[in-house]
Amino acid sequence: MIDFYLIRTANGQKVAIVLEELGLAYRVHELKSGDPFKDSPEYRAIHPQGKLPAIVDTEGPDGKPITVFQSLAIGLYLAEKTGRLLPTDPRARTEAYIYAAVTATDLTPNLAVQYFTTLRAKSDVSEATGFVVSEAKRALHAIDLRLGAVPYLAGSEFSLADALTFPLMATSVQRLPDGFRPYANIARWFDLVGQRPGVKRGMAISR
Ligand SMILES: N[C@@H](CCC(=O)N[C@@H](CS)C(=O)NCC(=O)O)C(=O)O
Repeated sequence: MIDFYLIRTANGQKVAIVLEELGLAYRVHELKSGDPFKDSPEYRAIHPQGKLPAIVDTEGPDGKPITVFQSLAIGLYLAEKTGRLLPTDPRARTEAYIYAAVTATDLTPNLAVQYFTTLRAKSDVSEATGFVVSEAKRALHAIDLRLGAVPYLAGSEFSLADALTFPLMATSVQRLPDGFRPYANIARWFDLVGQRPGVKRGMAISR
């Protein structure tokens, strides 16, 4: 059994999609924004940064419970545990790693800062907004280019890279003035991936 700690954000949806696509049994522990539990010693033992999402898998690799935090690490852990969502072909597998990294290290953090600078900051930080938006667009351009050549980010099959990227396109990217409208290949892929029952269930869990 997997205990899944989340709040309603794209990072939580990423893990929810992976769990649903893999058909794993899990229990949801949903926290509200500002919930003091995330700063409790009990939760800090699960996620030392006091952030979400995190999982505790009662059946870890050695049969003992294991705790995993960081949505990318959780996705990789669950894909390796089940032997699914990462292509067996080494080239396609490498592409899955590349685009999982583009989303985790460039698209998501820049859009998280854009959320702060446009919706939360009390002083004028438009220069910082310009920087993070242009960085997010560089990631979107790379993803769009890739999806112009292949149906899914890893190539011919749906993979972990798609599961981790879909929620960003459905939420944070929509805050940009044009969303992903300038990116026709992303739009095509979004319709395709959005039809998957596992993706629909994962998105619905934290809406
Ligand atoms: N890189 C981390 C980001 C985690 C993160 O920033 N989580 C946010 C929600 S999206 C959070 O826990 N916010 C509450 C807080 O910072 O106290 C991941 O991918 O899991």
